Amino acid sequence: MSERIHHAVLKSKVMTAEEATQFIHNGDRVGVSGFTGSGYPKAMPTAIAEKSKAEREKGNEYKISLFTGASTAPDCDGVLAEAGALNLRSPYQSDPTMRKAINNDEMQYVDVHLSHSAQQIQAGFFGNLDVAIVEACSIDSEGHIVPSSSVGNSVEYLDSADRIIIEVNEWQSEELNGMADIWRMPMAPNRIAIPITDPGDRIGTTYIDIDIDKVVAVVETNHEDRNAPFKPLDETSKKIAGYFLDLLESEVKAGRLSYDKFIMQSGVGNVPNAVMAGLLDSKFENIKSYTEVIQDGMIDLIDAGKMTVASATAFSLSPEYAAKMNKEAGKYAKEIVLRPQQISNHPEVIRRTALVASNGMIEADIYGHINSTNVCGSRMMNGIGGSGDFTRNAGLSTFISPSTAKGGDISAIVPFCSHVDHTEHDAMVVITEYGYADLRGLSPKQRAKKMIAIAHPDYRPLLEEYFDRAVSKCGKTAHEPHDLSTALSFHERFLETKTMKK
Ligand code: 0RQ
Repeated sequence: MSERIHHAVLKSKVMTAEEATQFIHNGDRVGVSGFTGSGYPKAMPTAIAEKSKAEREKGNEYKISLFTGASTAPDCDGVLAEAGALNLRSPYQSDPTMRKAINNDEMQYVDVHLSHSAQQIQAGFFGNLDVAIVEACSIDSEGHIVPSSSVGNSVEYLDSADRIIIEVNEWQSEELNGMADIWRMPMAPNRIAIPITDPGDRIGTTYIDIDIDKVVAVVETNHEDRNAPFKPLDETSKKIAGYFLDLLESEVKAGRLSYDKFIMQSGVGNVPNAVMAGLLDSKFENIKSYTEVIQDGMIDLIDAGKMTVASATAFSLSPEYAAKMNKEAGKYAKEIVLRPQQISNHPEVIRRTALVASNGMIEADIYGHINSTNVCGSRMMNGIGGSGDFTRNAGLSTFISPSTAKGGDISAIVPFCSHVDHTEHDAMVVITEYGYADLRGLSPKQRAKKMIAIAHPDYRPLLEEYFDRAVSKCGKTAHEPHDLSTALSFHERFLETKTMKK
């Protein structure tokens, strides 16, 4: 039996995942740990999926609603979606099997801001939470949970659920103990100010205290997180990262940013990783990060002495960097803080830090609205994640994306976003491999000119033609001119033009 369970009563509750499914009933609402492939339960999801399939064969329904921190992995979201074991999922996912099930209407998906998800569960928007399943790297002698590689919504799910199942994962480094900073936001009307003024501030405990009487099972695992490798940096990512760094330089010249102690939030992926690589060789020093996830590039910045603090709710590392973190987590205990996601993503703290935010997008329109979630307006990709939390509240919000998708067949700059996640009032700068469109202080018609200039050259004539047509159709009376009859058929028009040219 695991040496990591130091509490006698909880030790007596150890059982297999299959046995523990007796505590999960058809129709239950289940909140699990896990965020961007880190710290999700490794055994229970497969056991639930298998039980769902077995019950279906017997003519019974066995399905749950699943709430997480953010995306998990094929052995959590993937197996459950594949088994048809889900009624509903919230708040963020990125699993291909689950995406298909959502778009085929085989399950419901509720996409909410990551900072909102815990309080929506606590307030009962989704009904009562029946079970919390949380991964721990250990359980101490008081019965406290030491979180593993993410904190996510674990605290609020453990507080809200009727029953608790703990997975103790021996694969996770025990040296993670000390990184978490657990602090509970009181519910309305007893809200108080969050006492964080600097990304490195620690305000709570390193463990989660729980109601031990609610624990019905403890399951032991030894299984790695989902850690996806990054693709090698391509020319487009490098160019976009270069323009992002140019923007930072111009902010320093304008006196709005300093080379010392600048605070950043960064999405995950190739371009953000290229930005980190660029920061390694830049004049910026004592960089701090107040963000959602800690990725490879931040570890490099810490190792190089360029970054002094990385505050997040989870790790999102490549296999190589995860192995390094597993060996050396203790070394980073001073620089890295893992918080509940309603704190890592809280508008109050983000606004206070005036950080620079950068996130990916699906498309932006010529007036600066942003679509982060629905391809062609109706097919869910992943979800809004934390992009809204950071974009609305940042000192400087940016969106970064290649100018085209699908081998050039789709423009990321369009006349009218087919779905809007972030409005023209929130997005300040949009960056592609053709430059950055700084939309601050500009009226809609001025913004359109800047946006068209960063579109792929193949699409600029179509965008200009659209803009001119919209202006002439609306006459002088329109503040933000649109030709609604053609705005959303932009993609089809481009494909037709391409075919006609051939
Ligand atoms: O699909 O791989 O099947 O071709 O979308 O696109 O270019 O690899 O970019 O990985 O950065 O994802 C918005 C989805 C971008 C992401 C989104 C297709 C494209 C590809 C991925 P394929 P890329 P990215 C904090 C913030 C919301 C959450 C968020 C996201 C796939 O950034 O989920 O911001 N954002 N969290 O082909 C059709 C278009 C498309 C398109 C891209 N215009 N039309 N398909 N794709 N643009 C994050 C953290 O801190 C964790």
